[in-house]
Amino acid sequence: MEELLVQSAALYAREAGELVAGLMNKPYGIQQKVNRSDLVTEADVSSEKLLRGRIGRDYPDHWILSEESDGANDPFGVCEEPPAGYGWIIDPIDGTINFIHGTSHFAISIGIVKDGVPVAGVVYNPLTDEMFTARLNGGAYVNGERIQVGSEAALGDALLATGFQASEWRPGSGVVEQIGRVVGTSRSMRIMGAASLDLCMVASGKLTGFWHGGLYPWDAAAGIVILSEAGGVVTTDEGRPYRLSDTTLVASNRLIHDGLLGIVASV
Ligand code: 2AM
Ligand code: CA
Ligand code: CA
Ligand code: CA
Repeated sequence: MEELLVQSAALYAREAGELVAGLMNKPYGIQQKVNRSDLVTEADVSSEKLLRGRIGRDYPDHWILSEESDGANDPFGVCEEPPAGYGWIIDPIDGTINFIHGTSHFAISIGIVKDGVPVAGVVYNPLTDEMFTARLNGGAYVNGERIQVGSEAALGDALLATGFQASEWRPGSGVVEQIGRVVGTSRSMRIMGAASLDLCMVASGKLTGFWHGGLYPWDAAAGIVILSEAGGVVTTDEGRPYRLSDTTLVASNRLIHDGLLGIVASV
């Protein structure tokens, strides 16, 4: 079943990716949600509509959770954890700011959950035409080629990435302190701007680790399956296994994980 779901998700992600890539150079509406870096465009809404339509048509008994329809607060409702059965967790464009600015680091992210457990993930970057796929115990792939995390074993050899909301950035804030420590101890760091793809970059060995606070299930659901299947590990900042109801995520190639947790730990 999961293999079929991955194939369907990849098909829908490609279709949505082509739609949003086609909208990029045309005029489209942009609206602010909470602040000037929290934006939604007509492309986000169109992509989500397409994805919800395809899933509803082909899998009418599966539940769907998606960013622009389900909003920010308490995405699973009163239960906090995903409902039973198969469900699809969708980010119609992850990296909306990159999309708006024409940077080729955004993706359609589709995670599939069964009885609360993430079992499959598809992340598609339409501009680079990279389709990342994974299902539980089936390995992780980009365009059908197996991927694996990197072999850096020391923080000094690690390339790390993070992301944050503009409202978190104040002199002396936790994220400023963390970045200071990372720059001091790792090879270097990046702020790429699309959590789903950042997880795929760790999965394919292009980044060694990644951490991010304030995430929602649709940012992480697909990427955590892809990274785990590529040999990586995803925990909270306290080091316990990451669940979709957690907001802070620390991801790595496993070898540097304890070191990364030490850097990220709040001061
Ligand atoms: P988005 O582009 O789908 O909003 C950027 O660091 C990462 O954080 C992106 O994956 C972005 O997803 C996500 N993110 C989650 N909540 C956000 C918010 N309120 N503002 C900006 N980025 C947010
Ligand atoms: Ca958003
Ligand atoms: Ca997102
Ligand atoms: Ca989004």
